[in-house]
Amino acid sequence: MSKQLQALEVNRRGALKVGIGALASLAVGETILLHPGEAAAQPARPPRRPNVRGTPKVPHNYKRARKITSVCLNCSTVCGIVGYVDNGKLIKIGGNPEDPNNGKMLCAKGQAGVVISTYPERLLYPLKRVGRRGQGTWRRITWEEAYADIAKRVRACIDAGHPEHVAIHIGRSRLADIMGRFLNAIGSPVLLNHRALCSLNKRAANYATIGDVDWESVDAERCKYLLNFGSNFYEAHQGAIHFLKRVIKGRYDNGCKLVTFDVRLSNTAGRSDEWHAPFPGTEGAVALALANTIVADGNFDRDFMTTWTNTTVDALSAFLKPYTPEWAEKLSGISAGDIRRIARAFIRERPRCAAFTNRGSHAHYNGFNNDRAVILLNALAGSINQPGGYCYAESAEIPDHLFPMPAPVPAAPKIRTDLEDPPEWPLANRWQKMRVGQIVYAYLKQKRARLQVYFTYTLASPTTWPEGRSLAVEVLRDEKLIPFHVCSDVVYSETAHYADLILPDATYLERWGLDARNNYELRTYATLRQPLVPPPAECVNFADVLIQVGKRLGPEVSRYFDFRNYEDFVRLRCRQLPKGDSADGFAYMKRHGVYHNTSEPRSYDLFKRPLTKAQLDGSRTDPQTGIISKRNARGVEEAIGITMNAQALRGFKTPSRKFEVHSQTVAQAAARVKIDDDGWPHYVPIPAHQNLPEDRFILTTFKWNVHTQGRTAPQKYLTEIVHDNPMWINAATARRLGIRTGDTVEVTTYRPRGRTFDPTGQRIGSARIRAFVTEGIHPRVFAVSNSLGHLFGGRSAAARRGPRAEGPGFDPKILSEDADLTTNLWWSQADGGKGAGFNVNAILPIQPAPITGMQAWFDTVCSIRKV
Ligand SMILES: Nc1nc2c(c(=O)[nH]1)N[C@H]1C(S)=C(S)[C@@H](COP(=O)(O)OP(=O)(O)OC[C@H]3O[C@@H](n4cnc5c(=O)[nH]c(N)nc54)[C@H](O)[C@@H]3O)O[C@H]1N2
Ligand SMILES: Nc1nc2c(c(=O)[nH]1)N[C@H]1C(S)=C(S)[C@@H](COP(=O)(O)OP(=O)(O)OC[C@H]3O[C@@H](n4cnc5c(=O)[nH]c(N)nc54)[C@H](O)[C@@H]3O)O[C@H]1N2
Ligand code: SF4
Ligand SMILES: [Mo]
Repeated sequence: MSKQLQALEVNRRGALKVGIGALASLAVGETILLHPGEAAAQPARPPRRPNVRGTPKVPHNYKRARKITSVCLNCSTVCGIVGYVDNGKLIKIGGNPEDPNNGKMLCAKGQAGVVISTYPERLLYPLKRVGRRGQGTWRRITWEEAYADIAKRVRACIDAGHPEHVAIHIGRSRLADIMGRFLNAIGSPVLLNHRALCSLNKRAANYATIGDVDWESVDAERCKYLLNFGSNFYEAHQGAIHFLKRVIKGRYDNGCKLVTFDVRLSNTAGRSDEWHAPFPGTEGAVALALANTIVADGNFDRDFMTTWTNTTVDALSAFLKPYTPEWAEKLSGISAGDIRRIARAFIRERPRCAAFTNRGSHAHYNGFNNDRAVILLNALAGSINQPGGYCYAESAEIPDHLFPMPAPVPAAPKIRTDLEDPPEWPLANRWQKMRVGQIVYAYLKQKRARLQVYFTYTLASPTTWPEGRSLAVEVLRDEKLIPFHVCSDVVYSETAHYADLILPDATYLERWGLDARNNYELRTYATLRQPLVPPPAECVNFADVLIQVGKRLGPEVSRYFDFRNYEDFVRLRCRQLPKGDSADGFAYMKRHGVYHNTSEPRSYDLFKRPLTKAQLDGSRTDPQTGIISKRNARGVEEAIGITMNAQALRGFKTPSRKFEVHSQTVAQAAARVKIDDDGWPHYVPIPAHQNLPEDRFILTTFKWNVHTQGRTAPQKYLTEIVHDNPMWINAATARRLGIRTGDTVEVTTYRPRGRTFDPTGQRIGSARIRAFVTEGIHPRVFAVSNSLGHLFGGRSAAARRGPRAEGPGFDPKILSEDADLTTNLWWSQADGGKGAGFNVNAILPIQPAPITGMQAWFDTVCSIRKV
């Protein structure tokens, strides 16, 4: 008898309810056993013939519907949306024409998001674990019990003098304002995030060179030549729709050329004028060779290079000398002829040309320097913040001066811990708190840090993190390492399964929040997320949970939470906003969904803007460097500009106030961890890729256009489109190994080498997966997508049809059953379908890149065997 069944037997004498039928009547205080596991989740009844009719179609009346603005969060692009609500039901999601980034345009995921507030897999009530962790037994409790329990445990940490034993671990949160407030109020610095899994190297490269922002807004509409190093913006990319629509316009209007470097024929590569597949992680070598050609030819923006960078042309030329196209060809496989041709075609369009990156270039051991080398190409083209060039707005965040935090504002705690600031990666938190989230479970296991209360929010670590189903699950299961785990989620996910308390969240269609990202119109803007429909049953925005807990932590904490709820907090943040055509700033945001200062000039030439008299008041100028500095509000002397030709200008927000080709900040950080680095963006060979034997390959991953990370698989329309992810193998390689499409292969992965975590080169594990043979991938690379292979999270996610939800809290009085999910899940293996796909993350190693800590996702060495 399984342990789960034993527990069931023991409990049967008590008040335990079992199975689907009981869910609807589960009352407060009652206990239920759920069946999240593989075996238990088979349909209770024998398979029926699929009901091809599915959910009956109801004609919608869009004209009659009320239109409410809000912000999508089916991915981190955060497009402005308009919800059409008729009779209390959300019937359609369209783009918000007032949003400067996406306007009326949305992607498939944004439109398909309409299902998420009513799909029957939603969590509906707070649940408390009974029995062992991971056993799946839960008791429905009241919110009051939940708040009291959390507050008691947080209070105990504060009283013990260890507020840092409380951590919040987030994926895509968009609740930074209230989370920061909560942790600051209790005195814990431990806000862990996913940035090192996502975009750390790219952001760090922008900070190190330009300084002002972490995210560029390429002015694609006016551009004539785009060099894309590893972004799949036709399908993914943060800000995909925003950028893509401008690229398409630029290509039609200006005949803009698009050249893509991707190891795989992505939809972006396929739609480019040229696709080149470099050997993984050699993007920096290609970029340096392009720069070498440009400098050798002498055709570049000499004025920008001499005036605005922290190097001389001679010094740059000397640095670039060894990085010839022939040298890069040997590493990357891109021919020297192509490199010279592309360099000349690119620079011919200066300054209306831009070179940019994304994960294909930066999610590597050497990704930080790869990206710095790519950004350098824009300096040579003189395209930094020029029309049609590599631009950025003043900020890519919600502007604090327009949306100030309600007073009193708690100060940030002074303590640091290895968990959120591991000393091995000194640049992770240098410019913003990017953390090294993938190391957290390893450090907990090694007892380098202790936790008492661990909150998870929009975090699918068992599915989306390296060593997810292995190390992450091992630590999440361990009640000694994580004594109390509170999970806020919308479905019964693999993270929720290992929680002690599950808090049903309001989805992004049901909650408040301010949001923003980089504005491609290069001006100040912010958006408001507001509920299109109310949350079902007892779902509560996690922001409100934090407020409610804060109110219960005694007067020294509760004084920071002196507002009714998060809506009130957001209202307070809008209090200084111009009221425009509405009663006040908040009403303006509710009506328009967007604040966009169109009277402001676009931020072209931002670095050349003169400092104002007010800015110059009380400043001093260093006679040698011309750097102008001033004491900031905290009394710290801070550079604010630079004197250039007797003018006080803003410059770049770097230590030299110039575009930094080489960086003292980098050199110093490297020295701290005993890495020899002179601060120039050298090409760093990936240790594990050196002398790679013929039978070893690189296992990489990618994202689909209709899925986002671990969050879209429960959404049936998206999973209908993509639910299967066989491994891409190059046709020539497959021929050599005797592999055909549909064959099952066994992939074995190996740990990294070099300056990273556990760099032993040892075997990690093996997994079996089906092959997809294609010309569209580099011969030494295999690729498996993420987003699929769920064990939990509802029927479409797990491809297991059957009656009603497997998730807790299903209540037909609140959410109606979906006939499609009961009988028409045609990708269910029970109906001869392909199943839910494959999760590759268990065998991908934790691999923070040196100095920065970015997860080197795309470097994994593997071997393969046909089975
Ligand atoms: N193999 C592979 N792995 C990858 C990647 C890859 O390309 N390949 N990409 C990496 C990248 S770039 C990133 S950013 C990370 C992302 O990985 P995570 O940061 O873990 O993010 P998600 O997968 O989006 O997290 C989804 C979780 O949030 C829950 N959720 C969804 N909506 C809500 C909500 O409204 N409220 C609450 N409380 N929970 C919600 C979902 O049910 C799920 O449990 O994954 C990384 N992992
Ligand atoms: N549809 C969709 N949109 C998304 C997301 C999503 O999950 N789905 N997630 C959002 C998030 S959090 C992020 S971080 C962004 C990510 O946006 P992107 O970085 O654009 O997407 P990825 O798929 O992570 O990686 C980009 C490309 O890198 C390629 N690649 C893999 N290895 C290498 C390599 O060694 N060299 C080169 N040159 N290319 C390589 C892959 O084939 C892939 O096409 O997308 C955001 N938008
Ligand atoms: S790109 Fe992302 S934010 Fe925009 S509509 Fe699609 S899913 Fe929503
Ligand atoms: Mo990401």
